[in-house]
Amino acid sequence: MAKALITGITGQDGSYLAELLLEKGYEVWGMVRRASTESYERLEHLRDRLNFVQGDLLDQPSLTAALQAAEPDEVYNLAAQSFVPTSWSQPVLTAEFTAVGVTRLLEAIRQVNPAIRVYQASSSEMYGQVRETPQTELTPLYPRSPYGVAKCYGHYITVNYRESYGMHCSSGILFNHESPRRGLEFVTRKVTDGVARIKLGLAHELRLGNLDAKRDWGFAGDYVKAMWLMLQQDEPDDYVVATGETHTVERLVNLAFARVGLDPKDYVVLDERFVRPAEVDLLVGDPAKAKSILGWEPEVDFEGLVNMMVDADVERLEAAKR
Ligand code: NAP
Ligand code: F7E
Repeated sequence: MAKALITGITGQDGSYLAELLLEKGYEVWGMVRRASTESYERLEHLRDRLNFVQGDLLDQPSLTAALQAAEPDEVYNLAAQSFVPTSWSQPVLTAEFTAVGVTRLLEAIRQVNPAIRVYQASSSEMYGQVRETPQTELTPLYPRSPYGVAKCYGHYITVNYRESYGMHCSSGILFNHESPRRGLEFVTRKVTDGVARIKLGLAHELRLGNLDAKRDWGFAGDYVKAMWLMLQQDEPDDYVVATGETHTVERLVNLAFARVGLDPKDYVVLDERFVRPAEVDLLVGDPAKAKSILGWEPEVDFEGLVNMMVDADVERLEAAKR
């Protein structure tokens, strides 16, 4: 039985990846941080089929101990401080988790067992002020936030361990991907949760920042399949994972309100507090390499994704009301 260790298993992607690997017959281990209250909400339905080990990207010995306990064939490094606005208020911590944390983990893997295959969660935020459109694996990087800068470091240190030590390290440059399990502060979920609250009479407005930003949004359940496929290749490499389509935040808002039969003009309030010091205006990825080499295809389109998220939030809040 193949064994996998997932850092960041309690996050959105961690929960979908754990489901996928269990379906494929893996023994799945999750690295979790100690907290005074548990954050296993996204894993409740899987919990008794998973193994947990404590560890933190800030603490090198805990990473070594986690690898020794799990003895994985594959490690998926999904742990990070992943919210872009927080990276301006906590830039040093973001660098410790999202940048140097990758080196700590790679170094622990190199020492415990360099044959372990590694997936690094790189990000389209590395393209920032885009140098070409659509963005490919060869597009120059120009990050626009401390988060984007930290992800560039994580990306290149992964490439460097591959080239320096011949390790099987792959990096997925994933464009935004969402789901009903997305954190509530990210714009898609903020909108779908906000729309559901307004529909059910629990809120009367939705405060947002820049509605003109464009993103290439896909479904997280589709994207974790690409992560797994990367580690099944004979050779490690870097891959853009994206839909190839871009939409404005405004279109997201319009679709979400339309799903419940309301007009956004009656509820959306522009609020400067949600405008960023430096914005990424446009992202659209070219997934041609992932499609041709990995045979990866996204299955959920943008409208399907928004509808899925609005429906899930309405259902969840209705159940809570009952
Ligand atoms: P997420 O929901 O924010 O989950 C982040 C995970 O990292 C959580 O499990 C969190 O644990 C864990 N974590 C944070 N700091 C840690 C530390 N110091 N030590 C150990 N664990 C720590 O993120 P996501 O959306 O699933 O994304 C997964 C990864 O892909 C992240 O690296 C993100 O930056 C990257 N990414 C995401 C997207 C996207 O659109 N979702 C796109 C490109 C790249 P707690 O539960 O303890 O907080
Ligand atoms: O913002 C605009 C905001 O926070 C998307 C992370 O998973 O994907 C994510 O980063 C856009 C931005 O995601 C609000 O200005 C307007 O242009 O949902 P987001 P993100 O910053 O693109 C990448 C690929 C990652 O790697 C990251 O980890 O929406 N926007 N009004 C707003 N955004 C938020 N959050 N809240 C607003 O009120």
